[in-house]
Amino acid sequence: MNNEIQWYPGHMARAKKLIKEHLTLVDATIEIVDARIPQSSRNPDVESILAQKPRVIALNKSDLANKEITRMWIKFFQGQGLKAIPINGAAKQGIKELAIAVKAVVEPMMQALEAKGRRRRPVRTMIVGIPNVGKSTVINAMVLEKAPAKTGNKPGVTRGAQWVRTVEGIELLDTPGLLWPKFADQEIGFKLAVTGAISDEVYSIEDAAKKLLDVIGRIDPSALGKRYKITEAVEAVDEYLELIGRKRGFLGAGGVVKLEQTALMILQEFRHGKIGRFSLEKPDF
Ligand SMILES: Nc1nc2c(ncn2[C@@H]2O[C@H](COP(=O)(O)OP(=O)(O)OP(=O)(O)O)[C@@H](O)[C@H]2O)c(=O)[nH]1
Ligand SMILES: [Mg+2]
Repeated sequence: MNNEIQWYPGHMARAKKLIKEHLTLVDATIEIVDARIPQSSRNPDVESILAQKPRVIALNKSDLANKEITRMWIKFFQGQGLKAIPINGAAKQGIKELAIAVKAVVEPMMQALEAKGRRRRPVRTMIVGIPNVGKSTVINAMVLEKAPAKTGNKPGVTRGAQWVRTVEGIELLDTPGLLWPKFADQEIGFKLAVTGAISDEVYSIEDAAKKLLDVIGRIDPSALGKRYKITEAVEAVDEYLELIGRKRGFLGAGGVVKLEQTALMILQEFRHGKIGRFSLEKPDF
């Protein structure tokens, strides 16, 4: 796990303030969500702030999500008046489409400026999203040149904020807005844990892995058998976890299966798409 942040009210307040400040500098935002959990990887507490500006939703890690369900999510967001673009930041896929969508949501405002006799200028945007959702990866995928462009930098408001030039001539704030994950209930906690948004210290690794085995087994009953070469019938997820550990040779003294190590391995394999492409939630229309 690369995210070790523990969120406290003070952190949340500071993050919110920063987003509000940065929002005054941009024409639109790119809200990155995890394509496997497009709802649970958003934060309803900042919705009213983000809604103040045009926005595009980037369904990142779409390579790890179910294609059909991702299409459903695109429709769902469309119904809410939001354009959603599936991307794979790591492979730089969908980046151009994302940039085009950002320009499109800002176009009415740009035309209004032009009508008032102002000159057209590059679209300014910023990326926001919860931990580990792929903010830095997407910034890197969008950026054209390493050296920051000399534009912007309103002193006082955002000391240190820099603009970088990106695909489609868009200017992007080099620091993404960090949203805190909203751990509203155990179900959301589970989804945030297995996708890597909250630290493995916050949610029990073993509980997460067991629940994940159960969820995957329901979505695609053959997936686990294939990945872990299990042919025997297994009733309980506890047994399943142990069996997988045994197959992988995660054994301690006396041949006891190292459950935590097994659980971590399963989570890591899931996070890297090794078990298959799984969306953990569908939109309710
Ligand atoms: N499979 C896949 N992995 C991705 C994708 N985008 C990002 N990742 C991986 O997800 C992990 C987190 O990505 P980051 O770009 O560091 O995420 P972040 O939002 O900047 O994370 P924090 O700065 O910790 O909040 C990395 O291991 C990336 O390689 C994607 O589209 N597909
Ligand atoms: Mg980052």
